[in-house]
Amino acid sequence: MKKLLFLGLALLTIPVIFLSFKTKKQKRPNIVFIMSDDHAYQAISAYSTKLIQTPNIDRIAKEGMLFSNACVTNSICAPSRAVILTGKHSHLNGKIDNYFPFDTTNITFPQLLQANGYQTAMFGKLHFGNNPKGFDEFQILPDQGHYYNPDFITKKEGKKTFTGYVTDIITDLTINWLKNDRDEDKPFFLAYLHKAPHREWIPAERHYKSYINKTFEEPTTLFDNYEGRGTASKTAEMNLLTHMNWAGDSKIFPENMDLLGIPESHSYDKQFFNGTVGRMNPEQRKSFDSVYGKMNGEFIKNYPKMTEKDKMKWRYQRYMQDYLGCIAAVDEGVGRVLDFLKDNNLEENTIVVYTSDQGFYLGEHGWFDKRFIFDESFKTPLLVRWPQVIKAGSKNSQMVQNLDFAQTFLDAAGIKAPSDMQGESLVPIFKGKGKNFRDAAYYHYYEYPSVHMVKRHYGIVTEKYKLVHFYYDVDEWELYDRQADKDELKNVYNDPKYASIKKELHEKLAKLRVKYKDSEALDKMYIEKYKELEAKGKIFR
Ligand code: SGN
Ligand code: CA
Repeated sequence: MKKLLFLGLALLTIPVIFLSFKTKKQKRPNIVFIMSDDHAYQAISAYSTKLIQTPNIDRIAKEGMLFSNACVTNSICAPSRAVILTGKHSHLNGKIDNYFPFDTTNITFPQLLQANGYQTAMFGKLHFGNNPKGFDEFQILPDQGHYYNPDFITKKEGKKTFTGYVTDIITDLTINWLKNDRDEDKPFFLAYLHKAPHREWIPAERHYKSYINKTFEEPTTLFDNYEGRGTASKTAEMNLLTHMNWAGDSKIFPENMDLLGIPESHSYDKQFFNGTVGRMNPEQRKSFDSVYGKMNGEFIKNYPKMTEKDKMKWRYQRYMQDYLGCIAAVDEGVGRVLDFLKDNNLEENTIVVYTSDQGFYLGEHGWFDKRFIFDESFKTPLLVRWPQVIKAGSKNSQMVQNLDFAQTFLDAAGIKAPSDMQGESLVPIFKGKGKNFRDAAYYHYYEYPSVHMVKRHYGIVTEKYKLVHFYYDVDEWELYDRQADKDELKNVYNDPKYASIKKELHEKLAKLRVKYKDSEALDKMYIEKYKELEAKGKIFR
């Protein structure tokens, strides 16, 4: 009842806020929110030039601000999106993992923008299982979507199948909307959401042709044996050599796996290949087969002589060729959208954000995927351009989180954020005036037991340390010295040298759990709910 009353009041105030803007004639900014899926900051040249050049994504930082310590609250797809939309941690918005449904009674910032006179549109991957609220227009991929000839759920025409490559299609939809459907009397919020570079990493033809011949520098921890850390790192199923699919991921044709006697890494290994590459039309398939067929031929020749170490090295190169090949198309798409804004006088008062739903392992610790609180998956890329407000070429190293987006966009639009949102507006930071509002970030991951088998954990991250509690079928604490041990290889929880730090961090963590309204009771409730889904056979391993 109280909630309803609040909502009623909030709705009543909306026209007032809107009117006050009209009278002041203040021009509210447009917002283009670009998010890709699983895009590691290691694979953006504004962060590191070791792997790939991404000149278009970099432009956003060159003309705006680069955040070097942006991080997530729960490193997995749909939960990250729910945090972004609601401005609330997973335990409060209820979307704790990819399985739980998104509770559509949550108020999301696009609903508030729309109610306050913004035109809103979303194109690409949402991954919620239900359609987004607060959008005048959307064309989204069902679930994970497909790289080739993808299906879309559209607001106006129901399900539609497109011919072509997903990243290019999402870019075309976005630009077409800007060109043809924009209401020039309103500011807009546009969500441009890529599926790439999510697993199973199939680049566009123009990119796989060149990327398949490239060689990349290996990370120093590619052969990590997980010594010095607890059970969770040792039991995770994210290893390039042992858990990556030979057909589905590395594109060894199923018949060649049979020929060489290579067993499937997972029961869906070959099936996955057939379901993804199998979607190509004859023309697309012919080109794919000619390029990947040559790679298969060489692999058949070399495989009998390969040691386990050689296989790991080979798999790393194969992984990077396809993963980075997918990013090449994202970078081109971003360039096209930026050019459109420029050519149409939309640059000055448009906030352009580039981010990912989380970070990703590119062979560090021998891993792919995400989920862990460790840096590669805890941190996420964030680049923001807003020429009217942000000084070109600025850098920020604060621990900002995906939790902050909702309040940031509402603030930029002059809309008061609901008081139960848990982030902070980044607008003062954009203005170069932001003080450090977060000396510790709170993190909580839930999806276990499930695919990749990363144990449930929560923790706190400060500039210097990381304290983590793995729970459910273990009860293990880990402590990392982020400055002395940049690769997070040594758990110092039981090192007496860290006794006082440990105590301090425990106190800080307990306080943060209270501040954000997380608790053991909630941990238990979510475990019970998860078990119900498991019993119904809904959990994917
Ligand atoms: C699929 C992937 C996993 C991935 C999850 C979640 N396997 O299950 O590797 O961790 O999605 O990803 S796949 O063989 O089906 O690609 S998320 O980005 O949606 O959270
Ligand atoms: Ca993701």
